[in-house]
Amino acid sequence: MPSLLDRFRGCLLGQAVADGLGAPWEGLPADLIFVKGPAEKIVQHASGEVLQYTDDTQMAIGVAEALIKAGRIDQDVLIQAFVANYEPDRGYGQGARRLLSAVAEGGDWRELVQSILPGGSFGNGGAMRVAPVGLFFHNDLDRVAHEAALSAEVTHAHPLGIDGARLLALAVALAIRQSEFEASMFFSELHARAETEEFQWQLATIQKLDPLDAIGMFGNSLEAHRSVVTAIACFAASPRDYSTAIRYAIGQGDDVDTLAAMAGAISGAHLGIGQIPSRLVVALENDEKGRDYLGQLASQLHERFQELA
Ligand code: F2R
Ligand code: MG
Ligand code: MG
Repeated sequence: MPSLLDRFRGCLLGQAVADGLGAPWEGLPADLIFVKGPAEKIVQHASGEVLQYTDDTQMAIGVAEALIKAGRIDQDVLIQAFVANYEPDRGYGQGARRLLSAVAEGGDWRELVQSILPGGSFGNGGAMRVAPVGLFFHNDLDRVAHEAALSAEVTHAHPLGIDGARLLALAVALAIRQSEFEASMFFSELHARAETEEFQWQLATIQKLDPLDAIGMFGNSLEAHRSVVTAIACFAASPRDYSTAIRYAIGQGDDVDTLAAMAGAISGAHLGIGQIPSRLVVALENDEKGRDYLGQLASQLHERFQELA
């Protein structure tokens, strides 16, 4: 069984690797990926080219850094971490780009988050970056849900954007708590904690299905309610094999860096770093906040978790 530290590493690196595998294919329809890829070949990554992560992982790094600094989600610390790490070329969502640029120029996130998109964003940005919250509070599911909501609120004010983040963080926490994946307990816990009607419906439905049949049912696009349950299903359909979970995610088409990043974070948390093919881990970019930094960040997060436990 992987150690807790291996699971922390597996989660952060599993997200980054999957994000990098999916990134070149983001926005393409599934049939084109099938013809030009296919997903099976994409996850083999025979070229060995450097895997560049995107906004999903860059923002997850910000969440981990903020947790290490404050020991909880302090929303002002978090937004400043996002701003400090922000590199627009990493492929940010339009709303996120506008919000982070405005905060960098002195704007107040509490006002901007309500006004940039009508009713606040329901993009999957709150969920794609939340995995470190699931790691850090995995011993206490109520706390996971609460801190995940706080982490989403700085950029995503819409209830669906917030609920997506809560559920993804809970999926990471449950995946780390289960030594053997148990689908009915996993999904009934998520269903019981969903707060919005849409996610309640999706999680009630998936409980009646084989996760493999559910992957194609709930969407593959930039919105939280069209990607979070799909990514969770990709993990649940392959709880013992990281590459297969990522293959399912990339095979869906459209927002595939994000589907893969979310599935990769859950799978890595469950299986640990030892189960992520090393040829993929070594292919990950290793500049300032690349592979080595992600490994150190996972260790620091784990150390801080133990201090506060
Ligand atoms: N944005 C992208 N990819 C497209 C462009 C990348 C391209 N390859 C490049 O090189 O530039 N990817 C990233 O964005 C997603 C996460 O987005 P996030 O952080 O949630 O941003 P945002 O802007 O808040 O929401 C995303 C879109 O959802 C729609 N939307 C959200 N709330 C809405 C509302 N209230 N009303 C109407 N529409 C709403 C909008 O279209 C937003 O732009 C990830 O895929 C990440 O990888
Ligand atoms: Mg991205
Ligand atoms: Mg994306």
